[in-house]
Amino acid sequence: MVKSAVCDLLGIRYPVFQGGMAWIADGRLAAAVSEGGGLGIIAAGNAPGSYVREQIRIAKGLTQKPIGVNIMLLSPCAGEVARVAAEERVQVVTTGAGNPSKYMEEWRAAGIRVIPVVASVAMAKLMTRCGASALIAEGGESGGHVGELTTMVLVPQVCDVTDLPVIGAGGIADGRGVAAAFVLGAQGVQLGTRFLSAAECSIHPAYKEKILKATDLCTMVTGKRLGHPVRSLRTRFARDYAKAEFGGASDEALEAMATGALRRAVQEGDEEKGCFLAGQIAAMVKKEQPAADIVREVMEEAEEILGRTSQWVS
Ligand code: TUI
Repeated sequence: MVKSAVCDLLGIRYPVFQGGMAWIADGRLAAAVSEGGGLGIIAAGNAPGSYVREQIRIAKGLTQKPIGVNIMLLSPCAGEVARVAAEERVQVVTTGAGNPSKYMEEWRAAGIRVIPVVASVAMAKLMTRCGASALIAEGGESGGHVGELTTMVLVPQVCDVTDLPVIGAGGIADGRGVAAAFVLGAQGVQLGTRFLSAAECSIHPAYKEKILKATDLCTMVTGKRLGHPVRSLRTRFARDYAKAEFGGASDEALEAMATGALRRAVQEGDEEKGCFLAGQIAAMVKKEQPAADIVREVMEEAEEILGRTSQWVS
């Protein structure tokens, strides 16, 4: 067994988080991951508090194990969702795309462990001071909203400035990635794209198929001009958006293109107008399988690799 402070902290068997993917990570997927011994996380995305409450209750009906809620801080509903997480007493809140300081006290008072995503050393230091229980260091190989630094560069630097357990994220899809994150100093990992292939992940079949057919150069980053870079599959929509972005389209026109694009990908599989978020590791996602198998498989692979790292030293 890989021993990790993250397992002790949260009472989970494997130090594997399922990323809080907007429109995708619902109560059913989160429960399947938690039942499998990892930490399932319900994504709030831009959804209202009522949706998040419903998904928490669905998850709690399917598992007694700890679950988390991810709060996307750019959402207009972030404050409302923050309250729902506290009222429903989920065990863990993770945050993304911003600074959650103003909510920390409310969550801590509800006994919730707060584990923010950090994309820089400065944010890692701030969150350590603000009472986070652990940090997710997410590199720009990930899908969705991305920071500047890669996982390889970010994880060790975050580990160097905090005594909290660090969860590595971005570009991890199998045991090799897990082992690499541990060697860099992480005590846990978060996987997003790999869970798109989970049997319990209810994205449109066309989305799943695109992930299973993806190749190494199949993602791109758009949205830098408006200050919210996002990694997605290089589809017709992504290329059209990039053309508009660099071709002088107005901010309003870009915002209109992006509005509803995640939902169109997840629910309709719409190649023309949907934004299929995915990390650079998509090409390594080979088959559909139960979420619990993904959790167990990546940790068994990692254990095997970490167990023979001494091969390098004579
Ligand atoms: O949040 C994510 N991934 C996401 S959010 C999302 S929805 C979205 N829709 C439109 C525009 C933007 C996003 C899809 N995928 N990952 C966690 C993450 N957080 N990555 C990077 C960060 C981050 C960046 C800056 C965390 C903190 C931060 O702090 C900046 C500051 O000083 O506030």
